[in-house]
Amino acid sequence: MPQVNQADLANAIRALSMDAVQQANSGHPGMPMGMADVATVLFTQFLKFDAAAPDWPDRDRFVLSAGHGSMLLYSLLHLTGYKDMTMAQLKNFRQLGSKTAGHPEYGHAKGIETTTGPLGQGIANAVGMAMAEAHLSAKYGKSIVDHHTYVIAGDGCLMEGISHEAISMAGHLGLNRLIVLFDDNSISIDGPTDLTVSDNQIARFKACGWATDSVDGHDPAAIEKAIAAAQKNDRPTMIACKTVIGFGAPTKAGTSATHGAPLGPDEIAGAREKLGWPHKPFTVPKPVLDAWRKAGSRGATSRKAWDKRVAKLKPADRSEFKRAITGGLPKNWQDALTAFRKRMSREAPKVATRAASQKVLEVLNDAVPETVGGSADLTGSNNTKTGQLGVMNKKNPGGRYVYYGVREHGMAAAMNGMALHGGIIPYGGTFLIFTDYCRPSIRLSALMNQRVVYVMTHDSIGLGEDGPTHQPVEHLAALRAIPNLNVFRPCDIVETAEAWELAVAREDGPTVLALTRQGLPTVRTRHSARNLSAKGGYVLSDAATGKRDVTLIASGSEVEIALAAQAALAKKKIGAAVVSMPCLDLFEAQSASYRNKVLGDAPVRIAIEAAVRQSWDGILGPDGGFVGMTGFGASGPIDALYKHFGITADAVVKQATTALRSAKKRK
Ligand SMILES: Cc1ncc(C[n+]2csc(CCOP(=O)(O)OP(=O)(O)O)c2C)c(N)n1
Repeated sequence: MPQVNQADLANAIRALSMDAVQQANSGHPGMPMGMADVATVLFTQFLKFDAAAPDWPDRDRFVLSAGHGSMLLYSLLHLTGYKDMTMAQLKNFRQLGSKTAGHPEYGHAKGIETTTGPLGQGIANAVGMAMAEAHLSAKYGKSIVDHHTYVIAGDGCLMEGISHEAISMAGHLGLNRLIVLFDDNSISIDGPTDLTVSDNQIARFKACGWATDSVDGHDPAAIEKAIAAAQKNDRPTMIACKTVIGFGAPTKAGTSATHGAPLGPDEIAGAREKLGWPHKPFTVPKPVLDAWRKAGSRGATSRKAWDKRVAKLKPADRSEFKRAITGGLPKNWQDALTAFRKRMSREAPKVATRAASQKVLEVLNDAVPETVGGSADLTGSNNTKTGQLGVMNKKNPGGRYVYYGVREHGMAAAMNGMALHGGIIPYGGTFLIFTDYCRPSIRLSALMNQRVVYVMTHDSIGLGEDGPTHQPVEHLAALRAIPNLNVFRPCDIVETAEAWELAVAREDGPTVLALTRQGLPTVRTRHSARNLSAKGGYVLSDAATGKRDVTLIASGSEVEIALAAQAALAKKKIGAAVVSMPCLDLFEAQSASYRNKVLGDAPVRIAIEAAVRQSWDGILGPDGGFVGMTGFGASGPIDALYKHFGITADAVVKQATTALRSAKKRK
């Protein structure tokens, strides 16, 4: 083979992509073939990375937002020499257990910076990564944190609503280290994009405060020039790269036929000829591979220089940076929280758990300096801002509080990006009802095992007059159904502190805190050094007689009702225990013996939660009772609502006595 040129490098990506899709008999060859030239310029000339040290904290981040084109990323990782992306993995594309899943999955292989596939998520994650870079650069200095975030996004990503939230946020924050390469191929699944959109993407990005450029995506010199210019911009940059989807495919190029199906043997043979790539499937000639490997180790020098700079930091600064960037927590960070809980048990205030959460955060944000809080335009309602944070904005990227604006989905995806970047523990708030507006990103936090804390207030009909549009009923059940997501609904200020402690301690997954608008009494008046919420549920108050006739299980604001029902039942000589269940997910993970001990063997079991019954069935069984919601809420004062929907101590007592009577009859 003569000297390797740019086209050979790009054709290696094209060939691997079409061959792997053909072998798997499924996948998306069009996008990798179309963007191969752009990706080649980026990876061989600009991207700062060292394939031998994929976790280098100061590497540039590369996000393939158009995740269906996963073979583009897998090819690049293989070619540049990432150890775990072997040729065998490429041959195993889309097979069970391979690192080369259908869409890039975070954690499957190094170099996959985030899980993409749900269109629009990647570009929104990238905004969070760029926020993290700007923030940490301000915090630790440019000699330690100084990198770019690059994104490849397609028409689909830019059609998704989340892209708008993300683009708008990036423009407002002036994230000049963020560079989006738009695969401007005017094709999506249904055909040409003029079937569906007429947006002027350049004008759209410009309107959001971005720098823009457009280039022929098959002209390496033009791409190079555009990226070099983008690096100098004081704003984020979008480069529209005009490409041909399925570039090289003799009859299908430029059509949606190449988007998501194998090209077929004849078309592949034709593409080999057209591209001048005579090599067998999964064969990359040595000179081409060598050139790629050279690109993969290009960053080693700057990585080593970075290592030296880190080594020169004061020991305390160095260990603090390393701790935060690898997700460790400060020594004894929990002590302040334990002391707080102790004081609250003594003082026993009556406060809404959202206000309780703010009090906890005042303590936590001191103890754990890498938290970055925020809210989607509900700061005063979510109680997410504390005194010590300062505001993160263009002028002050080091601030620790983000005014996300009315962009719940963008906020959640940005938080994922920050968590993935490392060095930050993000939390952000909105109303619990609007988890619907950011659920796809919450699901991805869980799928990617990311420590993100969702502060979701106004958690039931207890919010009152805002009515059924704002009153969650099915949301707790829907969130509990997401695997690896812990949903907490604490009942007082002590449980709120416990829930926060568990959320921050949890390194491998997200947490939702469902918090009340209305005041709740402190029921945990006896201090326990142990975090009782850690097992999800526990006996808060046993039957006074010691003999349980009834077990009442409640979460959040309904624990108070359970305790009132317990007292009323005691007057009738009925022994009731109250189990507080702040986190069903954790409770269900406990041993059967623990669960049985807590739930007991009383003949009657009733759960109380101002939401639908669905998530309680496992605990209640077919005979269990439930006091809660069966449909949408209504607008009205809180007391009237609880009475109207029958979520009262009286209703619990009535259900318990009736159930006891039938249980006795059954005997
Ligand atoms: C949220 C979401 N909706 C739908 C899909 C299914 N889907 C995958 S790719 C695609 C079309 C994307 O078009 P484009 O970004 O132009 O990609 P290209 O055709 O250029 O490869 C769709 C609808 C998805 N992955 N995510």
